[in-house]
Amino acid sequence: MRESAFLVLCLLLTSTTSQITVASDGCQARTFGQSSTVCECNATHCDSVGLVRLPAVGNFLTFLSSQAGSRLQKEQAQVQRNSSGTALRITLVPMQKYQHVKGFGGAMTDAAAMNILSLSDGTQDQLLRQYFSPEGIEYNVIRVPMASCDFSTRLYTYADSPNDYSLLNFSLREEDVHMKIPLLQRAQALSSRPLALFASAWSAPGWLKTNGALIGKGSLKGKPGGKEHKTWAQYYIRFLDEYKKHNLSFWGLTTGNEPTAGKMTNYSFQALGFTPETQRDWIALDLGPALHSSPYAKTRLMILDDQRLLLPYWAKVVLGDIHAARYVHGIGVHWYWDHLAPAKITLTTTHNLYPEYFLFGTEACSGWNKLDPGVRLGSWERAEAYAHDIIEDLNNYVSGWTDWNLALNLEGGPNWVKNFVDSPIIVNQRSDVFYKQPAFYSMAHFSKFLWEGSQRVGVSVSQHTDLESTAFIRPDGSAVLIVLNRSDAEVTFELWDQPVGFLPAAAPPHSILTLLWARS
Ligand SMILES: *[C@@H]1O[C@@H](CO)[C@@H](O)[C@@H](O)[C@H]1NC(C)=O
Ligand SMILES: *[C@@H]1O[C@H](CO)[C@@H](O)[C@H](O)[C@H]1NC(C)=O
Ligand SMILES: *[C@@H]1O[C@H](CO)[C@@H](O)[C@H](O)[C@H]1NC(C)=O
Ligand SMILES: *[C@@H]1O[C@H](CO)[C@@H](O)[C@H](O)[C@H]1NC(C)=O
Ligand SMILES: *[C@@H]1O[C@H](CO)[C@@H](O)[C@H](O)[C@H]1NC(C)=O
Ligand SMILES: *[C@@H]1O[C@H](CO)[C@@H](O)[C@H](O)[C@H]1NC(C)=O
Repeated sequence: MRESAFLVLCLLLTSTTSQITVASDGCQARTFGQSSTVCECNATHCDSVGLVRLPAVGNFLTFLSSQAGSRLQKEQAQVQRNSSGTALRITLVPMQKYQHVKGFGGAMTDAAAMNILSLSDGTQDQLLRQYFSPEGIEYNVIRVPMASCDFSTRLYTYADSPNDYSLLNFSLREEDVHMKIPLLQRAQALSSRPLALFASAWSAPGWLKTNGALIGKGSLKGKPGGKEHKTWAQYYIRFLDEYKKHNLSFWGLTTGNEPTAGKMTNYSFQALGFTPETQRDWIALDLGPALHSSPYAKTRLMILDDQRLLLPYWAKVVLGDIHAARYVHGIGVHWYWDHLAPAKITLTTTHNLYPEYFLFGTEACSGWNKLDPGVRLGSWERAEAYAHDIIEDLNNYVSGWTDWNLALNLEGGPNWVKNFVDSPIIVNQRSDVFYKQPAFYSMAHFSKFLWEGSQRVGVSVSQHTDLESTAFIRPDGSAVLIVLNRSDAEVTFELWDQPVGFLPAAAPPHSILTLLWARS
């Protein structure tokens, strides 16, 4: 990883001759030798999708992003009374109703906060507006790591005094008080709706663990119901108390990041191992009762927070037990190895077994695979990878999708174990600018349009197509269709919504298209 990250850095340094062009949509496009471009933003200039007004019935809006360079390019067109006769017709089937959307967002890691704060005040505001304001892409979900993870510059928890079982010395750190919390408050102030924060811990303090360290293979000492497990549950309550003092309350919690990492392998960074059985018993005996008797009884508790490859097995063990299941609301999934775990037999099977528990994407990023590591400025393939995974998840009962770091630096860090990855926003501190990657627009095609409370509905296609699509009815009754074409050919199609008419459209090669229309 070290060598490959160095290579990426060399590539970046040698690409200073890259072209700058101004597109009519305001994207300051820059190429860095990848398949597509980034849009460069500074304190005074950034392309914005802007406020989206729903057109009157009889018209519809399309938003197009493509490898060729469109970035949320908006067009208005007229709904047709008659079919255009095109072979591919996508019919909206509103009678088929599925899950409701919670939302979309990213993670405020220590690294993300440090990168954002490395910019001038004006550029920081620009970046936060891009993600959270009504003119931006309107993220409404933020994952907040509890204490350090690999995307930190040092190892710490909130209770590092040995044997502090009563958590007398529990305290938030510099990274919370001076970095993440002020940014979360600013994000909330820019947002037109309440942000849904959810917290995940990577490791318990070393003195609570079998291996005495934050990293490596280790789990809580003793047994569920014992003093280490009780203290680790109280740590969650204390975390919520401390953030509350800063006016930040949490919609959700996970039972901990990637519990298999600390169980199976000698992990090189912060991890805490649980089996599904020990997770079940810790919830039933410790975490569940602690939350229930706290002011946070309504906080949504998500189990797993790990690869969907582990479903439905993990859910069967935890949710099959009434003592644990009564405290649980959802199941968090990470996208790594999704290609090895078909969505139907993992997500949909789990939904069918436990339909009253929501499924939620809690982490995803590009550049994690050692074969294709780190930052790639302008990669369209990575935008397609996001859209493909989000559409597949949504079509298999997932109710939200959370990207990993909100912003990284040119190297894909900071990360204390040099586990560098990519992000939809890459910060160039030296020039006081940030680059909005193709993946940023990929997220936007969902986050901007699929408001909380939108409900997925059915679609029926007239013939076989490689086009990937998903459709929703929003709380105001308007409809959204999102289409991904990962092929080299343009495909024309029409959307038929019976009470409205025919919406003619074309999906250019390698494009993401969002259609938006009023139904009454
Ligand atoms: C885009 O890509 C392929 C899909 O069908 C091609 O076969 C081509 O068909 C195109 N569109 C769609 C959307 O299917
Ligand atoms: C910001 O970007 C715009 C558009 O490229 C440019 O005109 C302006 O000079 C830049 N501002 C600063 C402070 O660099
Ligand atoms: C729609 O089709 C009908 C019947 O085929 C035809 O009479 C009418 O002229 C068509 N309308 C338009 C606008 O093409
Ligand atoms: C808390 O920290 C102080 C100073 O760092 C130390 O003296 C004290 O022993 C700690 N208390 C516990 C319970 O660990
Ligand atoms: C929290 O909000 C209240 C009321 O809006 C305000 O008075 C208080 O100063 C805020 N506290 C912090 C720490 O931001
Ligand atoms: C685990 O990995 C660390 C380095 O990350 C190494 O120092 C240690 O020896 C390893 N332990 C085992 C049991 O392999």
